[in-house]
Amino acid sequence: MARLDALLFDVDGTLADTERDGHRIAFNRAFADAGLDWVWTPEIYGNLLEVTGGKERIRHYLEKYRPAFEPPTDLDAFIADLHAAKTTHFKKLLEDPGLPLRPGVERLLREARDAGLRLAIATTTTPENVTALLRNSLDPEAESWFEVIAAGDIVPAKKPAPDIYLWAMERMGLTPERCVAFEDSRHGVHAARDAGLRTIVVTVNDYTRDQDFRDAALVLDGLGAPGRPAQRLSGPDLVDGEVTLSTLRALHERVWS
Ligand code: XBP
Ligand code: MG
Repeated sequence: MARLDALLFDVDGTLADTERDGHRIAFNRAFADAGLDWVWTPEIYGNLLEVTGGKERIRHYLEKYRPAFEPPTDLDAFIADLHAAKTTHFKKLLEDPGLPLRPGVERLLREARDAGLRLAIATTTTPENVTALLRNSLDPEAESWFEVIAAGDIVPAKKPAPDIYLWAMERMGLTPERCVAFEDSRHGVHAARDAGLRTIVVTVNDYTRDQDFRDAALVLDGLGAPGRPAQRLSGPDLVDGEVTLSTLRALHERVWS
């Protein structure tokens, strides 16, 4: 039976609820700065989240919502510039007003780190967003807690492709049975599943709550914190209010091995 050695975390929706009041606002500010009358409402954004990756999402928006838009000669550069401006806005939001980590995230990260478990990030978002979130919402040195930060364009195919998880495990010299992945979306679960990983889903909001998580090993409404016990939505009944290291070890040894 393989030992549990590493926890692999998605970022957006898993570490923090970043999409509706973070990324979406940053996209809209970048569009306004560029003199574009594009406004991604919470509803439109929920539809656009079907496409992972900010640049890919802008391109999808043009194709689906703005067919009459006269693209500039170099559309790739146009989208890249817009996305760079969006990333700047997103990082500013992470500083002011800031974005809290979800309940239980810091607790589990510190517990795992203190116990010597290896930590990694596997996300579609831009690497700068990850380091800004970790620095502003967790610890100024938190970037060093993670052995690998696998993010954004580092891999050719974004979630739901498994590439980002495969890349992270390859860099860490880990096999899937020694890891557990944490995700918030169907795309993320499919990426982790196809990388051979068991996944714990921590649903976060209306964007993903009702998605199909049949391929997840355990579905909760969060990791649990004092006054905010984790509610199990599907999977083994081994969580007593909070996902702790002993919970993960019990799941790994009794259920998943
Ligand atoms: C979520 C995504 C990202 C973010 C926006 O990533 O799909 O594209 O929505 O970030 P994950 P960028 O859930 O894998 O963390 O604009 O930097 O792509
Ligand atoms: Mg996510």
